[in-house]
Amino acid sequence: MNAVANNEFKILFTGPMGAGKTTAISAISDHEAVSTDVINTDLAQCNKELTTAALDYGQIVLPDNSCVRLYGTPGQERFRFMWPILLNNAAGVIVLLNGEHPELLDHLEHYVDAFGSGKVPMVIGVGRLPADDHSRLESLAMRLEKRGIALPIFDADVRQQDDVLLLVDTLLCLIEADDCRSMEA
Ligand SMILES: Nc1nc2c(ncn2[C@@H]2O[C@H](COP(=O)(O)OP(=O)(O)OP(=O)(O)O)[C@@H](O)[C@H]2O)c(=O)[nH]1
Ligand SMILES: [Mg+2]
Repeated sequence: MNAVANNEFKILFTGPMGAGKTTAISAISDHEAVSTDVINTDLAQCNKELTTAALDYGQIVLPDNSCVRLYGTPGQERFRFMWPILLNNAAGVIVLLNGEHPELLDHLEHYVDAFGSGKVPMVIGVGRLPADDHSRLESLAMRLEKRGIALPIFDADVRQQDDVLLLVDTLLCLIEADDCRSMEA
């Protein structure tokens, strides 16, 4: 996985159904995000009107004129075949999680493992956390620590542009650090 050439970065948002991938990309994209949302027929898994069938796409141009291409995966397992297609050439991954979900810890491991087990630049954003309750973030960090994985984990409301930009900025810093290490090696 490498940053694409000419100061362009492809980054991928992933995570379970309803975590907010489509919302996050729409919140920060410079142009109207491309969406492939369709009517959600799996209300048992997540009670919302629409769900992504193929991908989300948006882009932002940074002050230094580099372009960040923002892709989002579908959350439903039946569209999992899209994951490797979307991951191809991605410089890093943002995993979004629903902090209220009873399977939060399993979701963390599932997505971290499916997208490189912490070996690719990765940031975790967790939404719907009770105010001032950091215990869930600590539980997530401990679950990764037990496996020797250390990743930045943030409380993030994907409806808030600044929260999403913090995730993207952090990921870009990790990508840059990774590139510097590769050049030194
Ligand atoms: N109340 C509340 N709503 C949130 C929060 N974060 C996300 N949402 C809402 O949760 C929904 C997430 O929907 P999507 O953005 O479609 O989620 P997705 O991850 O793209 O879902 P799939 O494409 O189906 O996998 C949106 O309606 C958001 O407004 C939060 O912290 N609090
Ligand atoms: Mg979506």
